[in-house]
Amino acid sequence: MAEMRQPMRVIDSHTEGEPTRLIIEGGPDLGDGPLSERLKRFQREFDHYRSFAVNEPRGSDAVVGALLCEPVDPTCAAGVIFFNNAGYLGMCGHGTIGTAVTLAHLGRLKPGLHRFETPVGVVSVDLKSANEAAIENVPSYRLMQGISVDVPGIGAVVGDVAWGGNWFFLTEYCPAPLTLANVGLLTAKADAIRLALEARGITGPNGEPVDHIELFGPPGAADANSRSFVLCSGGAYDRSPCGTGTSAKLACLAASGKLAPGIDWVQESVIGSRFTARYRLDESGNVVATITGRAYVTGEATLFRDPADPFADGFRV
Ligand code: PYC
Repeated sequence: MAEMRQPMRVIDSHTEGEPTRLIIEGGPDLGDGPLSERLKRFQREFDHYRSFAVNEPRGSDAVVGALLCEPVDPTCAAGVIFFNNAGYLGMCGHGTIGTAVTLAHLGRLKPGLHRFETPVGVVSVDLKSANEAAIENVPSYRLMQGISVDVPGIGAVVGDVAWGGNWFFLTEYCPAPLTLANVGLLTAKADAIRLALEARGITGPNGEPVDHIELFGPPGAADANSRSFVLCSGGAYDRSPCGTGTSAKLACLAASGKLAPGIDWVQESVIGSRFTARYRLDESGNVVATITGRAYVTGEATLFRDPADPFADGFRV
């Protein structure tokens, strides 16, 4: 295990309630290859940096980490690799908005259009103000429609599998109102669905786990279209409506002819925060979603590692 560089400087923000911790100094040296290769190296050789930065006692299951990297493509303002309590993310919508707002806070990004490199492709970021950004995500698409999965303790659950920068199972199965009071039950049911998908061998096209589960229900506000509960790959629920999950939702709506390009879709989260989304079609007919949301910087910290600390590299409850 490579010894950690010390200390690590991070800036925390939240995007519509979901936290992002951006590593701006003291992260692992992953070289200068493509971000998809750097992510593999992060996972293989430096996974202790991930756990150190986001897990307890310095973070919590809800924290999504973002490692700021030099981009390969000189037209990009930044490269970012996202990770969580359990592993790595392809893309992260709320994390991209959080990163843009944090870079603006640091004086490194001006309002206007920018490009960020991620392990799954380049995303555009329109920094609208100090606290609002619209991101144009990587292309999204529906892979499977209306599949039925037999879930122990629930029965048959029907839903779609779609890509929005991560892999999602999207279902209208809604065992209780999608509110904070019910997150324990919703987490248990969504996790049972995830395990049933895994047991059935339902994956992305290259065997990728479908590790994000979205339950949809009616919105709380009259001017929203839908409310979701999103269980992330590490078992924590997304406090925001999930940018990649909302992109996957738009791909399913578009594939079913239920939402036309250019029309706003307001997606509420389980805490009642919202993203406004719309899409265009690219030359291959894939959905390219734009997700608009707000983020706020919540703190700056220097993280220390004492080699005598029995929990120096973090732990997961
Ligand atoms: O906003 O895309 C997102 C996201 C993924 C996991 C947590 N948030």
